[in-house]
Amino acid sequence: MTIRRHYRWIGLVALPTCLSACASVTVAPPDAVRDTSDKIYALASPPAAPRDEDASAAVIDRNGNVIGSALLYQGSDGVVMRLSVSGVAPGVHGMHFHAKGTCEDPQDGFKATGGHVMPFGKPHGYMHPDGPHAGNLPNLIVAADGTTTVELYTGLVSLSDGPAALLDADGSTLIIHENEDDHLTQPIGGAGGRIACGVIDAAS
Ligand SMILES: [Cu+2]
Repeated sequence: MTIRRHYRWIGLVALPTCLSACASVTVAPPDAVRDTSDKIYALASPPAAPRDEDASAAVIDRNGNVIGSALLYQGSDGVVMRLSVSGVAPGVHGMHFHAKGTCEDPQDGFKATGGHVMPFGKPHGYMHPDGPHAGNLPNLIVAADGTTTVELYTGLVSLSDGPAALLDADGSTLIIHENEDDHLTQPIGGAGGRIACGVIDAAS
């Protein structure tokens, strides 16, 4: 990790220096997102939230234990989500919004959450030529110590407005999957079983 970090700095310094003098510039490979052998992002503590959340989700594992939380904010044309979890297997995990607002069956793999939020019937996956569907999210990358904190944005859903509202009549859930989502394979990008679940609740 330290070596890679050095290469990255060397690349940043070398690039402007070499633009006029070098025939070619070698930069570090974009391998950081695949490298879970060390902690990628070190946070002393999660940064303060931008404002009071509009919705939230307590995330539980397959034993029903709370392992983290998500805070959701309605933006001007989409939803910002800040998520922190711990106790998750290091690596890359698919993550989606699922169509039913219940995590009642952790021992049964959260099947009660149904399929993905997809009111327009589009295929799964950011890479699919006819996709994505509304419930698609980026993969969650978990560090070697089993923790991660991310903030992401999706313009594919809203909290309360329109057909892709997460807080619709039957609610929605945030699901973390066992494996990486390849953003292409149907129906869930090959992401495997459901390992964590959070019901999205409107802020009171
Ligand atoms: Cu899913």
